Amino acid sequence: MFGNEIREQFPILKQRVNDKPLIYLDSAATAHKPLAVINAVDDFYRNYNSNIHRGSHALALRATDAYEAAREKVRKFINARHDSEIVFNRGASSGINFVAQSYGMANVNEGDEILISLMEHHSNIIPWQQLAKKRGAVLKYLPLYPDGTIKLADVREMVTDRTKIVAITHISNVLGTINPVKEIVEIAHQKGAVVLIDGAQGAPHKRVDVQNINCDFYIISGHKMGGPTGIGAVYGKKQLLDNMEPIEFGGEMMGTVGLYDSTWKDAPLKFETGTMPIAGAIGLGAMIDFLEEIGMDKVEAHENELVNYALGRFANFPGLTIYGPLTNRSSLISFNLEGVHPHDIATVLDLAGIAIRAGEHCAEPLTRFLQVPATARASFYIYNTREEIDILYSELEKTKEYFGNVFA
Ligand code: C6P
Repeated sequence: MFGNEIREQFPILKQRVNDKPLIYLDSAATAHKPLAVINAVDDFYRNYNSNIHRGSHALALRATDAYEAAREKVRKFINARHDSEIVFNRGASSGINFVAQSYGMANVNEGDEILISLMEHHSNIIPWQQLAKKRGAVLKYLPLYPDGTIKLADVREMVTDRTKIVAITHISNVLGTINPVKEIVEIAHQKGAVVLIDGAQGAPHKRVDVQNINCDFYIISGHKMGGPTGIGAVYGKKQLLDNMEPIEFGGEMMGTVGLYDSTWKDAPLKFETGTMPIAGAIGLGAMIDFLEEIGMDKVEAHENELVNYALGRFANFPGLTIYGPLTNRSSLISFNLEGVHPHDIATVLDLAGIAIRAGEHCAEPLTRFLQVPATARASFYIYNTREEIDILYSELEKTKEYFGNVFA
């Protein structure tokens, strides 16, 4: 159901912005929500809003069932073995922080190594910097190559007997690079390191099978898939989660609470403190149903088609530089246009109703590697079309011409 049929499901896309039909090319920042998600959240608040895992009345039981059903949907979506391997939280950033603080603080010691890459989002850098500082560990960066990829040979060389954690993004939010996560996991495991995959830009766009990848942790951001904001999930292997300590305390995560000591429930509930984003989890479950109904293979094929079309069209655009690999890449394009600052591109395109993002995209080390102050980024999702890319092209032509005239 691509094209108009799918767009019909996203009411926000029907509006005009600056008197032009909205063209939304900023789904890597956050994706829009279909009616199925909006209605699921509306239904919760309208009909059975209640707290979970504590009440015995009918609404509380219904809310608990819906929340746990959402957990099962996430499990199935990424092919985890057990529901107990899915921990709900606020999003990708909170998921990575959780793993760094819980698993990292308990398992990383002085002189140990943490390996990440130069293409990571700040949320997959800063938690490891903090951990390394606190534990006296060494943070190492896999180098990036000019085509925007990392090399497995470097992974082999840089994972050592001291490496405790390898944390790598599945898909770069700036370059669109799809990393060879299965192979990275294999190399890391040979040295006994655990691997966290930042799937914020992975799970919305690709079929993810955590058993096949064999990663130890996989991070999901709900809002980037079309679910509500404020919800995310961490997949963690059962044996790891069972042995991890909570980093927050309170609410129903406890087993018994004494005056001076307490015990916890089993994973995942021991990690879900206070009142959780219940509507968020239910909305995420509805989004997973929506994506499964389309089929993730079709989602990926549609986005591949769009990005290849865009790459083909923009290949000969005078003065335009595209970053990242040209093949095996995900559905976003970061670029610069000679003589025009990316922020100006974003502002001028906005006047034409086109929403893109400009800046460092929360990846400052990567932007420095690219030796540019910023980039402009157009990112695509299930509701985008070739026609929108054509309009982007012609508006970029006008932008170039305008700035060429102004500064001539
Ligand atoms: N990237 C972008 O415009 P949250 O919002 O915490 O769920 O996700 C953080 C995050 C982590 N990893 C990657 C690879 C990401 O792309 C993001 C969010 C957005 O690129 C907002 S900065």
